[in-house]
Amino acid sequence: MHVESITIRRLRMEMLTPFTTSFGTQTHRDLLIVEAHDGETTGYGECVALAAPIYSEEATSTCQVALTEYLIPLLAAAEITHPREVTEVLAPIKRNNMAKAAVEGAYWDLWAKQQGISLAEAYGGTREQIEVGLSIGLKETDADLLEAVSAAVETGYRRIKIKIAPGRDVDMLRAVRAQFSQTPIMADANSAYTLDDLDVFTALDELDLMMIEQPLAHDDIVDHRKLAEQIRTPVCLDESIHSAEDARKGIELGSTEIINLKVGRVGGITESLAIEQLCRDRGIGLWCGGMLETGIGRAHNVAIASLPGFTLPGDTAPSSRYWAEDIIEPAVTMSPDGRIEVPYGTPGLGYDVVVSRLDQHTVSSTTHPLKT
Ligand code: OSB
Ligand code: MG
Repeated sequence: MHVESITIRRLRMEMLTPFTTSFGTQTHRDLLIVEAHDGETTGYGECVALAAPIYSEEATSTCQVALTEYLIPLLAAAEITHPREVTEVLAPIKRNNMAKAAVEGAYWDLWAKQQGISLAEAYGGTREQIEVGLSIGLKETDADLLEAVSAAVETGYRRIKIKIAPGRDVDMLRAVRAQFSQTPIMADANSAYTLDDLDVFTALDELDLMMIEQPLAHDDIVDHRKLAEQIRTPVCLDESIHSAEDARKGIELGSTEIINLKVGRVGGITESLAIEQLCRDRGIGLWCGGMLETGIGRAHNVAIASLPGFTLPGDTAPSSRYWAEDIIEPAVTMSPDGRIEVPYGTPGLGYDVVVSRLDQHTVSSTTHPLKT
């Protein structure tokens, strides 16, 4: 595979509305876009790390260092014939999964464009459309939340995920359930609880939630099993799963019935394909999570979610939910019945990156020539 250089851009993009979870509020994104250039064509990847290491141990700055000092030098020294080899080449570096996935994604996009095929086709996607859910952050008041849920239901989202945190859980979700008796609803705790909070989870059991996402510690799979044994609501792991091996262990232990897959969190597409296969083999529910991505990361999510193992609606909402103007054309849009078309007919990402808009948001940029 011919790659002449890799560019790392650092972007700042203002979000349309702030997004609050149990670990903090995002008002803008400070993120990296990685470009792989062959002299003619550019492949794009997005680094989904948040600005600070509050979701996982990675942050935008640590990813920039990992890419510059460790990952790009390994790629420069390697002979890569297919993007599926990138994971192996980067394996000597432990973890730093979001940094790895960002550059691997750029290689996949470039390779697919060189082949003239879409990423969805390159991955073996089968779905013409993906099903879309919405993730709603913590709101000031229950009234604000009810309004947001109401708007989401009207927009057509196929399931609603609601962030919870201690003190903002049972009563708040009871109020939502009282008003929306038929809506598929789930909760995401982002690791904010412990086994001492069992009464919260047994109370939530009454609300017929599709699942509860990452209720316990970000690095736990043992207590999640103990919790899963004591509640009816299926447990879904997000933060705890960093690889196909983590997924296998979580499944075998009985700690997770459903997996939220984020390509960045597991280190890239090759690892994601292994998890998708595992979930299909074991009959485990799977959906594509989100990290408040720009259009580039969003297009990557649409492509991976086209695989048959993605059995549940994901968090890949349309561009207009996050951005006044996305950096891709067309923007990612959703039909009134909550579906996004998979762009099989267009090479690579299937959306055009608008370089002038990318430039507008770029705070700094470095290009690293490769020797190949
Ligand atoms: O836990 O899934 C999460 C956003 C940032 C960090 C973690 C999470 C989220 C979301 C939003 O839930 C998903 C999205 O809309 O992109
Ligand atoms: Mg989550």
